[in-house]
Amino acid sequence: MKPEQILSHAPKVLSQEQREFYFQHGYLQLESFIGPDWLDRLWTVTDRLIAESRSLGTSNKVFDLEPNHTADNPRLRRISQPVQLDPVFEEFGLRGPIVDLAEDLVGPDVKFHHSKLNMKWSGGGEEVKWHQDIQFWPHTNYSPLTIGLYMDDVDDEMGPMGIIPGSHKGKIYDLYGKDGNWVGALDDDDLPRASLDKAVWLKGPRGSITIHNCRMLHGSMINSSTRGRPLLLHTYASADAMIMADSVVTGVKHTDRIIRGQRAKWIHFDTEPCLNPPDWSKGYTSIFAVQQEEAAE
Ligand SMILES: O=C(O)CCC(=O)C(=O)O
Repeated sequence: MKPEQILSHAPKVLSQEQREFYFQHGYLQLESFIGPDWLDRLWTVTDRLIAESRSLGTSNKVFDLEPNHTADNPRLRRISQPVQLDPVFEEFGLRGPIVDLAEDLVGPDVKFHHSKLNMKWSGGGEEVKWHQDIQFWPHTNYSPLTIGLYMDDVDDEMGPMGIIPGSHKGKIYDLYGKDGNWVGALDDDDLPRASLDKAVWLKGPRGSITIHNCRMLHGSMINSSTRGRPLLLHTYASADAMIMADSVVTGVKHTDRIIRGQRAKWIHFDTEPCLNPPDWSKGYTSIFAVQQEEAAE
């Protein structure tokens, strides 16, 4: 669907001005959008999962650990695919209030793609280098977007997510390194052209929402504070965006599932070519592990 068609449907929660802002600048920020009831439910499950991760010595498909993680000093980078780990996460990601936001920005027919909870632990939680998302999971069009929920208050010290407004209309970068291996981040040579001085750092109180388009340049710095920065992320797309078969990560439930409206009758193609990532069906490691150049699983 083109933005004009999406905008012609009555919005569920956003104002028309907010939707137009998203299409023009590629992002949105909503303060305290998610209330305490949802946050309490999500935290109960998250605390349980953090406790489960303590005994692990190495990362697995669910828990992505910093190299210095121990039982006494757990250091989780990411909980992968929370939507398939617990009914509370499933309800939030597939039927919760953020699905209304997705509908307002991708149209009435909404597909789910994936979810993750980036913990960015206190005292040095790792950076996410500048990248765009669509090269990780190309679709036939550029409707996919990611909605983030800050599960705690986030300020400048904590490595908030930074975006470059308008970069969703710019170049789609090569995320392979000079040696031809997937790096999942912009090459140093490209950084000077990426207008990083225009970065907007998305912060806010607990319950605040970030939304960024799949072509948006974004990243975040190390968390140098004494507080964690859990950011719960969900990606959605228009139902008319078809995913490339070999970019589907094996074992991830619900990817490509229609969660609102109907399956598309017509597939929408945007004309601009997209980078082809490695064949994820042969194995996938998290963006953190790839960017920090840790050995593949
Ligand atoms: O956690 C962040 O700050 C950024 C997340 C992100 O870009 C990613 O996980 O792809």
